[in-house]
Amino acid sequence: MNEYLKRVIDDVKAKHGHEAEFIQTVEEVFTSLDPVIEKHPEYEKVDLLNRMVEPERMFTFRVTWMDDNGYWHTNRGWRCQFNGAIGPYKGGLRFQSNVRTSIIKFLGFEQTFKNSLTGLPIGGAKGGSDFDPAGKSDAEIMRFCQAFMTALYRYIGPDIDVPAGDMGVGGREIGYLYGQYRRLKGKWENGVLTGKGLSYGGSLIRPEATGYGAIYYLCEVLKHENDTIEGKTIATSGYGNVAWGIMKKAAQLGAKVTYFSGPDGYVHDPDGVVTEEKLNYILEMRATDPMHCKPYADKFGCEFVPNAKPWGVKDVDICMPAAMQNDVNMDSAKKIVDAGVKYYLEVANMPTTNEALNFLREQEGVIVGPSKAVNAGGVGVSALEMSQNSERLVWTEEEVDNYLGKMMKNIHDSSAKAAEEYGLGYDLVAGANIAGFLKVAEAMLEQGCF
Ligand code: 2IT
Repeated sequence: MNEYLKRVIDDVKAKHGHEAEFIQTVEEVFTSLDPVIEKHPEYEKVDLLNRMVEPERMFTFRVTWMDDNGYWHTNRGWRCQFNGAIGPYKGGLRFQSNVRTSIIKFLGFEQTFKNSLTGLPIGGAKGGSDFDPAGKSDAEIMRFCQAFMTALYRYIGPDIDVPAGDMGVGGREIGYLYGQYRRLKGKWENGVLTGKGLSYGGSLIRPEATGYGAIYYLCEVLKHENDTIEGKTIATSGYGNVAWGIMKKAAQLGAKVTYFSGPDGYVHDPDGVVTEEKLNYILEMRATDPMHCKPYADKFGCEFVPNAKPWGVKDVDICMPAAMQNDVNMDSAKKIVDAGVKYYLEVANMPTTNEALNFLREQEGVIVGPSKAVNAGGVGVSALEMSQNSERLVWTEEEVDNYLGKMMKNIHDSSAKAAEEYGLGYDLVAGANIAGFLKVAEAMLEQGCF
């Protein structure tokens, strides 16, 4: 490995030893850059890599809120404005009890390269809180969101930093966050957040965009392999917005999701989640119970396997983990390979451990699509939402969906081309890292050192 690159990775490990997820993502991205750094000795002179692993700005804040019984609670809030070289900071907010500095930093780092890949002018950011939304009343969620925004509003704006949703933050939370922002600013600035409701400036297709985009990306991979999506079967994990978008677009294009999971286990529906009734039920189940997917199996009379993940099932063509980080470890990866799965597309952020990812990439006949490319349609449509807000107009569903399809093709093609240019063949993981990196690197260099 290039010496400068190796030194930076070692430094990051030494300096950030307690931030496991952050180290994991830096290692994954930077290892791909080896041939690029080798070819560009000028990067070392300006210490570009060390600049890239240090967020431009990151802060924590106190969020206090009152529960329905009148008791006060204190949570931690974060915002990491990782890299603003190519546009205003952009990235989601995650509300989950396991949120900590390492999680926010790994997500912000990934977001920087992902946003670059979309081809749109957005920098990388992430934020969130260790607040656990499970079991909270609507009024508690509202008070928490208002308290969170009260702490954050001074540091964001349509041309500064534009948060959105991530796990635990959906349309409802974005609504409460925006309401508080507007109250505090006394101004109509709805471009400050994306993932808004349609009544106050949200974009059509934003809730579906990540899942739809993942399927469009899959279609490009299949095209490359002289294959088609017709009749393909898919195993995914989760049943939130993202998995739902995958199910819906797969059904539209003649494929079917036959496995999905929740924290309680996985469901096997051999007919696929393809009918309107089933797709609507997924939404309903998610809204009423984010912890259990068994009710689907009960309602539609299919198999439910408790406390297990659908990795390694024998009767699918494609695996698309869409639930959380490090969902697929070495053990699951081996089972996936043994089952003869040809396409492994990451959809959640960093759903595969580095060891498992490298193992899958090494397999002859397995094609791996990396999350920062496969799930980029979500933030890509967020950028379209920002654009609609600043122009005070509304795009049709068809316009957004067409743009999304083209964007995903472009992400696939530019990743494939970047890998090819560096002699790596059809390596979509390295290609996405290289293509995402080069644009940010160029912008940083052209703007001088700071
Ligand atoms: O991980 C992601 O790309 C997101 N959570 C969406 C971010 C956004 O700004 O739409």
